[in-house]
Amino acid sequence: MLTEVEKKQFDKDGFLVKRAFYSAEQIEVINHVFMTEAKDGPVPGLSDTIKALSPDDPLARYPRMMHPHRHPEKELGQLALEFLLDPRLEPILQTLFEDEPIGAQTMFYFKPPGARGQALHQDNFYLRVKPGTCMAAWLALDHTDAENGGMQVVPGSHREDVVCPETADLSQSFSSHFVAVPQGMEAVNVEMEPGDILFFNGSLIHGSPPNSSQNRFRRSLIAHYIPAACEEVATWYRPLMRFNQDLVQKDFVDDGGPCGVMINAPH
Ligand SMILES: O=C(O)CCC(=O)C(=O)O
Repeated sequence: MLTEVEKKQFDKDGFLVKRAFYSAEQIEVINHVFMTEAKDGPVPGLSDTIKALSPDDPLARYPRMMHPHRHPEKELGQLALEFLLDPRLEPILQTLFEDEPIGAQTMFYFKPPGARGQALHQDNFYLRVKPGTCMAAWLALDHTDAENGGMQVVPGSHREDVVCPETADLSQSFSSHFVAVPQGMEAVNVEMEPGDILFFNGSLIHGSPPNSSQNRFRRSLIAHYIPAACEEVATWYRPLMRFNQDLVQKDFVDDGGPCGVMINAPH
């Protein structure tokens, strides 16, 4: 549940961290199951498609996994679906959205040592929710800080329009898109412990720097939601699911796509 202070803070800043939402034991299970699935490298049909990454790029070995909740035959699929539709998340998202939340996507980021980050961006550029915007629940699976590529957010930037991205510095970011920090605002680091959840508005400018640590992964399980009242969303997010697992229809639009497109670093 959310306090009035937390809701006000979310409305003002565009993000909110709920601490110790999952126990250390639950986080250990999630990490173990996903690391086991990834033990032999990228998994066809689950891992993000990589366009000609050099073999020594840490993301060639550990690309993010897309929509793991769509794999009920796998243990990781069940864990991802349980997270997406965790009944404890529903009232929080309902309060933040002021509408019924609908599950749209899950992703698992391994972000091993040496991996590039994801330049600042706005999620609703990809989800294309209209009217309104999407929402993320970002679960930390390791201690995260600036050194291992923890999340950065630009407080208040959710009140700006969703803009067309510029080109990112591909030595720092696996994704090619970059949204500049608006004048008078600044990006701040969000330090998190395993089990903490960062909720953020789909128009908030956010991203993460490279993992420059020697030996610390920065893993996270991420869920994205859309508000029931919206009319449109990008096709990539179909099927959409209520918290009771009923499927939901919307107008599916063909632009949009996964949050950030993974491409090679320039040589
Ligand atoms: O985990 C990251 O580094 C970035 C994740 C992100 O941008 C998102 O969940 O929308």
